[in-house]
Amino acid sequence: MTQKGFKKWQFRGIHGHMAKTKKQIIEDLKLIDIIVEILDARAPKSTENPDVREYCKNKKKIVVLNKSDLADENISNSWIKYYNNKNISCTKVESNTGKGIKEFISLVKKEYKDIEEKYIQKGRMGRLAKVMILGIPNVGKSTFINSLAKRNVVKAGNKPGVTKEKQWIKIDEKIELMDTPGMLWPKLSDSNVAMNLAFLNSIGENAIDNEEVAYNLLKYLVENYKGKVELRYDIKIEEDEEIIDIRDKIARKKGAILSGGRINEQKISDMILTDFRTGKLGRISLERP
Ligand SMILES: Nc1nc2c(ncn2[C@@H]2O[C@H](COP(=O)(O)OP(=O)(O)OP(=O)(O)O)[C@@H](O)[C@H]2O)c(=O)[nH]1
Ligand SMILES: [Mg+2]
Repeated sequence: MTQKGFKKWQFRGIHGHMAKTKKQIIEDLKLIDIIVEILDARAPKSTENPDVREYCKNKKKIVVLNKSDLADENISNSWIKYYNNKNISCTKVESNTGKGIKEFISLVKKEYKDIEEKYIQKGRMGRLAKVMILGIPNVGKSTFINSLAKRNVVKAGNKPGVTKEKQWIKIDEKIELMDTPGMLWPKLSDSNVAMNLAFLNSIGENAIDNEEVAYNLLKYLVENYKGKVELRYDIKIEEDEEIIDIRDKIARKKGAILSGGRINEQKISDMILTDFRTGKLGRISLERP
C-alpha cells in the first residue's frame, strides 16, 4: 500500500468523525446488554476493532462471522473454535440470504439468560435483551440488521459509510435491537491488515491504489488458491511465474488490452478485485486462526 493511500484515509479520520462516532457509541452502549461485533468471515482479525474490548468490559459480546458464503468453510469453522476457546460466543451467518440468523437469535437468548436473571433479582421483570451491532465499514452491518428485522430498516450498499440514521426495532419476543450500527474505525496501523481491508473494500475506494491492491491480492491468491485462479481465468500458472506476468496473462484472456496492445492495468485490476469481492473466484479466506 502506498503512503499516499494511507495519508488520505487518515486525513479523513482526523476530521473529528472518529472521535464523534466513538463518543456516540459509548453513549448508546449505556442502554445495551449484548454487543454484537460483526466481522468479515474471510478476515476476522483484520476486520475487528481494538476499541471493542474496551466497550465490552462490563458487557457480553457475541462475534458474528458474516459473509460466510464467501469464506473457506473449514477455516470459518476453525475461527469459531478459536473464539469459543477464548470463551467468546461466535457464530457464522450469511446476512444476504438469512442463513444462520436463527442460530444467532438462539445464541442471543442463551447469552441473555444470566443478564435477565440479574434484572429479575432487582425486580425488573420482562425486560427485553437490548442488542447493538458494531463493525467496521462494509462488513454487512445493515444487511445483518435487515435480515434480523425481516424487512429493510436500514440502507445497505456496497460502499463504506452508507448508514446514517437511528431507530429501535423488536426482532423477537425477547430481543430488541438498536438499528443504527456503531461504525468502528478499521485498523490501518499494520500494513498487512490494511491490505486485507483494501481487498475486502472496507477502506474507501478512493483512498487506495487499486492496481497495487489487486497485485497484492493476486499474489495472495496464487500462493494460497492457485487452482481457483486457474479455473476462473482459464489459465495455467507456471512454477515461479511472476505475479505481473500472471496478471497480464489474465488481462489478455479477458481482453483488458489498450489500443497498441498494452495491458489495461486499471481494468484488469478492477476485475480481479470485483471477482474476489463478489465470490466469483470461489470461497476464499484471507486469514487463519
Ligand atoms: N455475499 C454476501 N454479501 C453480503 C453479506 N452481507 C452483506 N453483504 C454485502 O456487503 C455489502 C455491504 O453490506 P452493508 O450491509 O451495506 O455493510 P455495512 O457494514 O452496513 O456498511 P456501512 O454502512 O457502509 O459501514 C453489500 O453489498 C451487501 O449486499 C453476506 O453475508 N454475503
Ligand atoms: Mg450500513
